[in-house]
Amino acid sequence: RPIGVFDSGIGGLTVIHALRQMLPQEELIYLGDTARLPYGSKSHHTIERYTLQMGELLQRHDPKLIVIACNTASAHGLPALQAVSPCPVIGVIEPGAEAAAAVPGPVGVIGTLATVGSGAYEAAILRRDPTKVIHSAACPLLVPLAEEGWFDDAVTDTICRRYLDLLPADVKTVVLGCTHYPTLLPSLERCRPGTHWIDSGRVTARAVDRMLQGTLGYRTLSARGTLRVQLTDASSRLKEVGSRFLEEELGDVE
Ligand code: DGN
Repeated sequence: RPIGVFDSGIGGLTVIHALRQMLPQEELIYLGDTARLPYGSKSHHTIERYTLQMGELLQRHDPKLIVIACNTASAHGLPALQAVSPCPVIGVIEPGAEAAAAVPGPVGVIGTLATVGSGAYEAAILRRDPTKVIHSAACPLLVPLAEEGWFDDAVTDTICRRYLDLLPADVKTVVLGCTHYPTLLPSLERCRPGTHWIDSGRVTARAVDRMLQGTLGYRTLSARGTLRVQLTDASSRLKEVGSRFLEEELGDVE
């Protein structure tokens, strides 16, 4: 049975990249809601409704596990989907929060307006370490920059600096609380050199690995993993940028 992965668009392909590195033998189905993106500027109820619908679409593939590879959908829709899904559901926020709580000192969280507005990272980090000092900054312009393919660009540097300057200087660890942000790491690193960036996708891949071995009690033995990509609207521009998010050829998109 496959692992079902969904995102509001193509950003979750950075999570797919991490999953394919960590679990190369798994069969992955990726569903990107490109027809309705962005989720990051929408209300709680809308994001929750979209999350439930995407979960339902993924059920057609009878997944053994669903990964919500979108911080915004994890922040607003995870409990609702967990309540109705016949298979386990994991989001990207709990693994990101676990990694953030484990490092010493104050932490920063950057994400979409909806993710930061939800307070989901703060709640998840404080549940693990009630003394943790957390500074959050919404960075709504970063998603369009990444989707434009301006991964390593002077304009991106300026905007990243403006956002990162919202975090106090003693913040040395920052959670990339949006699936697009790992693609902007060259700019982010130039603006705040030496920062420990927590990639919520990468830590989620580790959590999925633990889940497959532990709770679910098995590992796939098929020789080579497969990836099937489905988008609710197959725009050619997003497909082009998608390969950069995935760090490999995107192949056929349904
Ligand atoms: N994938 C979304 C996230 O991780 O929050 C960002 C894209 C969006 O819907 N704006």
